[in-house]
Amino acid sequence: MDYKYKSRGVWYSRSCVSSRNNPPFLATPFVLSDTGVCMAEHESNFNTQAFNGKNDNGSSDYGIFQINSKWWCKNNSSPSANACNTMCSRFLDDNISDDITCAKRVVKDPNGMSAWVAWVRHCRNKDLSRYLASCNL
Ligand SMILES: [Ca+2]
Repeated sequence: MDYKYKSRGVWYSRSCVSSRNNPPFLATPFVLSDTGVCMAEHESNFNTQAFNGKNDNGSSDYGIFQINSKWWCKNNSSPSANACNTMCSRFLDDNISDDITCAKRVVKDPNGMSAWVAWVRHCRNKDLSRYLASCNL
């Protein structure tokens, strides 16, 4: 399976997400899990600049993992618990190390991966072996 992702404004396409030479985020433990890859694909299509400002509760979703402003990060337009203690705008840049740190924090909550609606819809209880099938892990 081929993957597409965006970095520094350019779309990349890779046949395997686990190559050590892949910039900039794919060689990280979180994304290297099949369930993390599936979530990122269905939440943002691997677009690090993905933004959704149309949630019913007035919150917004930011970046490759569509991290929500109500609970996890601070913006200037709606209240936030800011559990990841950072500005939401930092989830829209090309460096996703902080996005991953926050995603790991999200997963620690009782809901786990179910925090991501797209993960529940497209990834939970699905055969995800194709995501890493072509990788030499
Ligand atoms: Ca970031």
